[in-house]
Amino acid sequence: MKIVASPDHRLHHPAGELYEGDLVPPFECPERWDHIVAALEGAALGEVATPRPLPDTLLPRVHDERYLAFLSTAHDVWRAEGHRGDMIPTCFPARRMAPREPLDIEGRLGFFAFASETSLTRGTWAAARSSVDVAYTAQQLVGAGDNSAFALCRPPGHHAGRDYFGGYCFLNNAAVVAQAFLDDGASRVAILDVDFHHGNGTQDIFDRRDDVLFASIHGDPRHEFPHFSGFADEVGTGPGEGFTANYPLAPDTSFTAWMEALDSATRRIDRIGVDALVVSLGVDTFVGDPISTFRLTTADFTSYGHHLGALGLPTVYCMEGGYAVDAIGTNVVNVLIGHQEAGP
Ligand code: 5XA
Ligand code: ZN
Repeated sequence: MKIVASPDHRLHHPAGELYEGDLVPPFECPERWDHIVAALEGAALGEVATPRPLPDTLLPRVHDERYLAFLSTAHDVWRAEGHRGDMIPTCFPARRMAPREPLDIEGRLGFFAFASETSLTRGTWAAARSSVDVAYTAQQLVGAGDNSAFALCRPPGHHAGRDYFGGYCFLNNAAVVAQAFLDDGASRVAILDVDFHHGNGTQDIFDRRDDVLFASIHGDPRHEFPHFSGFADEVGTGPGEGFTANYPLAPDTSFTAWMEALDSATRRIDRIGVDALVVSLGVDTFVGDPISTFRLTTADFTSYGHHLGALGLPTVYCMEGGYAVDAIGTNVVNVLIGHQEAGP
């Protein structure tokens, strides 16, 4: 399995994260990447490929131009106005307020954000661009004949919607991969999101489409972030009806119950028939994760990797969440090894 990674992820390193009333060191930190790289090196899974830039036409197929214009310039505007630190969104359009982009930078920040734990920093745009290049390169490798590839994306992407950021995500890496498969001739692609948190951004992007099946297994939004998305009755809209499948699970879900949901999601993928699979790989389902509550052990990651590999589909894994830094590398590598052992 080829691996794609870029050191430019380091350009995104916010000073703090608003968490339970305090400004704490961000859970989504550059050290996560280091631990994954160390574990990948130890496992000798496959060659490491250098990312190449995605075509200019691809990002606007997934994100609004106006959002891209904001993200790519926001911190420059912020600095030009004399601010020095990271940008933390604090004011959002609520019910019955005008959903109109303000002129003021603080207003624009809240307009394009949905959560305030995610700071936009001087290097965020460059890092998010490198992350999406990593994902695109993994897709190109699989499109050119590799069975599977792992995109070590940082920042992650699955909370980034068509025109909003939050949940540590700015550009939706998995959505770009799915769109690239379609642009290269695939008829239908599945995105399977196994992160602890619902992939609300990915769902938003493909909600009305029948060429991408989005299936997500996650903490019940009545208890967990992102709180307002990921309910079982969200099944897609209009032509997309039936192409979104949500599996919200209770706090403290065991591996047995989690695997039942995975089995149900993959049977659905099988029934619909897809040309490629994109896995939004978050390992914050781990029992030791500091911000999540599922109970998967390190060995369980290998088991479900087997299940995914046995589907026999061309597969791109995109890294999403996972914050138990000491275990993150082993948990990721175990999924990939499991996939490789069972795959074609
Ligand atoms: O998958 N998403 C995450 O891990 C981010 C959760 C952010 C919670 N404030
Ligand atoms: Zn997560």
